Amino acid sequence: MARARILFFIAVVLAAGGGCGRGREASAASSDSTAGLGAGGAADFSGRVVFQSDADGNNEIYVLTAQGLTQLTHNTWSDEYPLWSPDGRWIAFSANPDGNYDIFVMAADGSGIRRLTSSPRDEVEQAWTPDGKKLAYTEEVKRPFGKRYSLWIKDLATDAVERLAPEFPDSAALPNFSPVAPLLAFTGKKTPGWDVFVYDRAARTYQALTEGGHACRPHFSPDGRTIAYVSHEADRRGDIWLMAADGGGKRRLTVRDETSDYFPTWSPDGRAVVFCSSAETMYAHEGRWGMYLVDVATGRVSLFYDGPGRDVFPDWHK
Ligand SMILES: [Ca+2]
Ligand SMILES: [Ca+2]
Ligand SMILES: [Ca+2]
Repeated sequence: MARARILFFIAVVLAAGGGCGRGREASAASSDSTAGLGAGGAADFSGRVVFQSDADGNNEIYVLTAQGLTQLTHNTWSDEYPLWSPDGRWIAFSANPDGNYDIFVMAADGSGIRRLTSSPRDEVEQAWTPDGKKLAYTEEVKRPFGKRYSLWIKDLATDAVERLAPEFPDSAALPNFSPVAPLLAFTGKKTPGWDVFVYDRAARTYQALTEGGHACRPHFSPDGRTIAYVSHEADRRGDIWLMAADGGGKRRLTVRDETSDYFPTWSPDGRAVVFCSSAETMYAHEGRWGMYLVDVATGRVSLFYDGPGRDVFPDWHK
């Protein structure tokens, strides 16, 4: 009963915020799926895709290659949002072994887990700097209604932590760095709903790249020229869109009114975006989710991987 009420409350708050695929705190992991991931229809591809799935009852981190699937975490809590370090040697992720979320790093084979945060608040949805020396993350602070989100950055060598984009006056979440310029893209709230912003780390200024409160989850292409993001503008459910790094040339890449298309990241060659899709929900903790590819030149969508769990937050390294 309590969980149902919490779920309802969170759903209302998320709906009011425009929805960005959040809702981890209500993680209602399926308990009827014990068969492991099995053959999920992986496409033929090169490289390694790290992602999360709740196929074993709570979220674990997996790596998919053309040779098959490797499970990296094995525990009773939620392991989420894995991201390769730029050199492909490490994976950063968010997990809640103590009941709140913290940021961790492990080696590419799942060994040597190192904890980076230990506050009673939730630290989630991190990003590597292009040199691999620092990790930015989102801190969530619960308020009477909803949450306040802010961005922080930690130096992995010195453990020094500082606020990121402190000039931005409202909630900021989901950092992503340009690989070629001192730019940080993030999801920010200035009006009801969320929009995509970019913060110039040299000039210490920010600007909105979208408006209207229907966009989130920006991710720079490998050459830094294009940003993939999620917009509800066309179908109210979510599609993958592209825009130039200055916000120009916006175009809808997945034209799929029947699905919520979310969590875009890029193929290493920048020719495709890997994303997740659900016909039932826009929240990663509920409904059914699989991973898809969309070709940037043609817009053609193909199934990438769909196992028995919710397969979300893919990140592809060469
Ligand atoms: Ca787990
Ligand atoms: Ca924490
Ligand atoms: Ca759609």
